[in-house]
Amino acid sequence: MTRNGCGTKGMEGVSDRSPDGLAAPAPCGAGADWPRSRRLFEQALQVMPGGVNSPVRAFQHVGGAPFFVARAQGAYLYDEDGHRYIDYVCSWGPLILGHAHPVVVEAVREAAGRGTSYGAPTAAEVELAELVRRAFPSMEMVRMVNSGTEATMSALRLARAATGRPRFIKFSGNYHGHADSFLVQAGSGATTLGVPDSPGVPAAVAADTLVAPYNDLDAVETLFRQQGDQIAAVIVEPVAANMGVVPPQEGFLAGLRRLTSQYGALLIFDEVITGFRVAFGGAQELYKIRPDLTTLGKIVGGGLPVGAYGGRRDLMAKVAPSGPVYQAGTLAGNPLAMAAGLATLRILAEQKDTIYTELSRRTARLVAGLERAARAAGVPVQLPQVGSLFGIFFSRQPVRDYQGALASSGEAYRRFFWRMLASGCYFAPSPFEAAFVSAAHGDAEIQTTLDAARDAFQAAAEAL
Ligand code: HOZ
Repeated sequence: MTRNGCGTKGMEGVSDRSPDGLAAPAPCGAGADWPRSRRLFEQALQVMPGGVNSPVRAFQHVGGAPFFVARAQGAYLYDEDGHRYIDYVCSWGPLILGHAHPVVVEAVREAAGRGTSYGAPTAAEVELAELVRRAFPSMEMVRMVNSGTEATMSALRLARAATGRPRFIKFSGNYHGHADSFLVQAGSGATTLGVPDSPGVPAAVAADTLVAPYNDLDAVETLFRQQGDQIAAVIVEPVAANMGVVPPQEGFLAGLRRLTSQYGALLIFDEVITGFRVAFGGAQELYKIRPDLTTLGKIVGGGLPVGAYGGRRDLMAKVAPSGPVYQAGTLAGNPLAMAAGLATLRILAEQKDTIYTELSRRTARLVAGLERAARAAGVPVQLPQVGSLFGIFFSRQPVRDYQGALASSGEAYRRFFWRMLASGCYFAPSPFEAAFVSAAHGDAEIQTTLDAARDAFQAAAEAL
């Protein structure tokens, strides 16, 4: 059995979370076993579809069963079988400060003591909205919801209401949650499981979803030329992170801004993943584009279920009760969720001049090391990185769109994934997701990951 006995010196405000000496799993084929997780999964399969509450967690697409998590701390996940993993999934993005950050945990504990839900306004909601607005000046007004899916479907309804137009443009391989309108050539789990156009979405609904290839401004312009008077909005992941990671090419986002303005449509940035991740003010700060509407999720909730949408004051004023566009939620602005979001954003706000640079530096070190390991194994790999977000494609060509992502080797990724997991490093179980580095991932964790990657790339090479 390998042991990852290294400590983690995190950044300011992130304490040393030295692991407790639990073993990483034995390498696959050399006695690796997850007996308790397997038993739990068998039970789960009886009561939950696919044994999980969100599809990509089931690991079925990588030919196995998931480990069940017992707890997490800092950069580490601990499973029910006593194994420890360096976690690059980070709950699919929210945990930029790492798991169970003491300040966040204390804030939630303290809030819980004052009641878990009121269904009435609180000071924390106001403070969180103000913090969001400070980070994202384009979000002049904000509405809190419970998930990224709620945020995107609400933003789309608002865009349709504001423009009086039914259609919108999305990009193939972008994922905006699981509302009907967005499950058309959708990335993330929908692509992983081979259902990018889900059954159950009425054809009439899907007909209003126009799809263009990511990074293809000409295709967007053609749609506008043909149907401009019908198009309410363009929604885009400003850095695509649900088909692996695909950064926007030079001029793409600026081109979307220009075209939407020219045709009287709205530009919606889905920053559920990139918000507070690639910069404090998200991709719109990084690329200096001001969208009309923005959707947030993940980090804004500090690991609790929160989404948010917001944007131009004149648009947000149309949302009920100040306007007629209806949207509501019993648990919206939930006090526990607000406490976790506030604790996280306050830390990020305080450290924004250093934390993002440091996260990028660590991620760049990891990515450069992975590149070297892949080269040594003779494996063609693309490792696009934006800040502390990166992806791994087994591909000779740089990936610029969904077709490119689909053309990468899934089998090589599968082998890489399992070998890394067996060495105690947890990456997303699909190439159509992103890897996340948190403030709790120190140089020691990165070195351990790079040591494991040498073997994992050798395993991947067998598939190519
Ligand atoms: N759609 C999420 C990742 N992009 C998956 C979330 C989960 O399975 O927890």
